[in-house]
Amino acid sequence: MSDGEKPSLIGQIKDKLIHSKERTAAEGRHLTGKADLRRENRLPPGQHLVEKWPVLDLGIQPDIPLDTWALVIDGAVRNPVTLGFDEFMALPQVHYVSDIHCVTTWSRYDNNWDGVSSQTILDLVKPTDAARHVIFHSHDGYTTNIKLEVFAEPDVLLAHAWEGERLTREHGGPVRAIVPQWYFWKSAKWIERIEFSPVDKPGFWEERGYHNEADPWTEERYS
Ligand SMILES: Nc1nc2c(c(=O)[nH]1)N[C@H]1C(S)=C(S)[C@@H](COP(=O)(O)O)O[C@H]1N2
Ligand SMILES: [Mo]
Repeated sequence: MSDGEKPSLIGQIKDKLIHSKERTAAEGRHLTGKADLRRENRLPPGQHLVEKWPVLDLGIQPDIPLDTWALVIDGAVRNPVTLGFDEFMALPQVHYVSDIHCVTTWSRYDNNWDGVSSQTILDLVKPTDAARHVIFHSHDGYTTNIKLEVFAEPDVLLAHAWEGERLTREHGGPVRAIVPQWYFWKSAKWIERIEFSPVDKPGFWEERGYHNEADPWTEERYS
């Protein structure tokens, strides 16, 4: 391979991290086999509680200035939109509190989010009858997929603030998705496009050994 094809340092770190997480999935680590079907415990099986909020990404933390930030919402919708940050902030705002469950086994309770609810987005773009899936596309090249009915859950939002402060760059600011009922890899950071689709499109981790759904209560960790 020529010098020009050598992965950059970030690329190497990124590849190491991706390979280690792929190995985790292939070996089925962290599975307890103790599904909590009735959600009797607040902490899902195989999880432990943390106080500080860890940062997980692919080694790239895109820096998106607010004046150039835009969110495209398109695909199987009657009213595709491109929102600037001011337009996004002018939409009805919600305050939700939810727990985070990361597939790497940490959970964090009572996170305070501010942003725009998925319901407001649905009312705005009006998915067609053909729409079945929602695909998040992010500025770092990351993608992740959820079913339309999961997106429509009343606790899902596009968040721009955590604990009353602007969402930091490392945690996916200016705007990230929050899908509290699934493992946290479904909560895309640095979103740039929300695609409504008739067909499913497994995302970055879904194509690398992670489950297509991601229910922490039944330990849908790996595919
Ligand atoms: N764009 C993007 N979103 C992403 C990721 C990523 O690498 N890129 N990682 C996912 C994973 S695996 C997790 S656990 C959470 C981590 O979010 P945090 O860094 O705010 O804790 O973001 C999810 N969303
Ligand atoms: Mo994760």
